[in-house]
Amino acid sequence: MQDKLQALREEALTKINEADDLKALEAVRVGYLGKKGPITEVLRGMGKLSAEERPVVGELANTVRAAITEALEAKKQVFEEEALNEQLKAEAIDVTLPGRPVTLGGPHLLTSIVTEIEDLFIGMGFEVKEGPEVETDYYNFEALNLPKDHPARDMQDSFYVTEELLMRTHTSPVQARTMGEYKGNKPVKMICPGKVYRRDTDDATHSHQFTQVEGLYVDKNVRMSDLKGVLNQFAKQFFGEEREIRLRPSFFPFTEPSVEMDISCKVCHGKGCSVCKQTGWIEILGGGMVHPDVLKMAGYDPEIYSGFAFGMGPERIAMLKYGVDDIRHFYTNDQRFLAQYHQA
Ligand code: 2NM
Repeated sequence: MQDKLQALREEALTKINEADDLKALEAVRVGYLGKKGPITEVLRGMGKLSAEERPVVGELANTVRAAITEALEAKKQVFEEEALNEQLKAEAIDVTLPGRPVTLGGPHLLTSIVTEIEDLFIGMGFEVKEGPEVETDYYNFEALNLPKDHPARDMQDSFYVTEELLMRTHTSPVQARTMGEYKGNKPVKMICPGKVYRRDTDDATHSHQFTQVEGLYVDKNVRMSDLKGVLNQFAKQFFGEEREIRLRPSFFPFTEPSVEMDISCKVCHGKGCSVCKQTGWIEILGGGMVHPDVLKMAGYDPEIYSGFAFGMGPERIAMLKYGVDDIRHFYTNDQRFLAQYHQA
């Protein structure tokens, strides 16, 4: 009996040693320690043994069972450790891999340009004001010296909403409204940026919707030289100190006299090239002294008050500054275009 138990132990330990997965190990456990296993059988047959033999065999059987159990546990731990190591290896993360690049958005070029223009005029004491894009015929035309039968109303064909309402064709109605609010008894020094609408066919230089920044300064003793000084300051700060300006006579219904302002061409320094069409100068804005009738309609006495006004198109200005060749780039939102103008 004792020999048999010793032999069972050797056999079981060998099989445990040879087992190469958890399943095989479990088969050994059931085979030797299970209810129908040989050790259980020995213990069950103890009753037939003599009183001297019984404790010896009992103890040995327990020792053998303990040895097999211990060997099973040890081997099981080996398998579990192996499985864990394999899982860790499979799920390993290379923390030294570089991260995915983060793409940051930024202000639209047009937004940056308008902000830059605003900041320059704020620096010269101008206030920024906005107004409605759907405007009355009165503020868009009438109050700006463009009566119903005025030929200049054809010059800028408009989008009408009703007989009396239209999409504003310029931002000057905001200035007409402001002068009206002040009722002719305090100075106005403002710029108004915003969207404007005209019935144009879209192409590289025209858009049915574009942006304007218009300026107005009304006070006692405002003169043409003030306009020239302010615009010269703007041109030099925006385009560069080396730029010269020149004013040419022009015509607008709401200003008299009216001017157009050119800046010297930075490509050819005035010698003439394709950018300035061989003139050495590039047109960037229009302006003039506010027409006495415009002042009068807003409640200002033109004998006491005078003013200058001007208007520019930020798209055109951005196109000149950055060499953008098609106005439609501002509205089609192609990231390949826009991303070039994001500041870090
Ligand atoms: C321009 C050219 C000339 C202008 C006039 C006014 C107002 F409301 F004060 F009469 N605002 N802007 C003006 C004058 C705009 O844009 C080329």
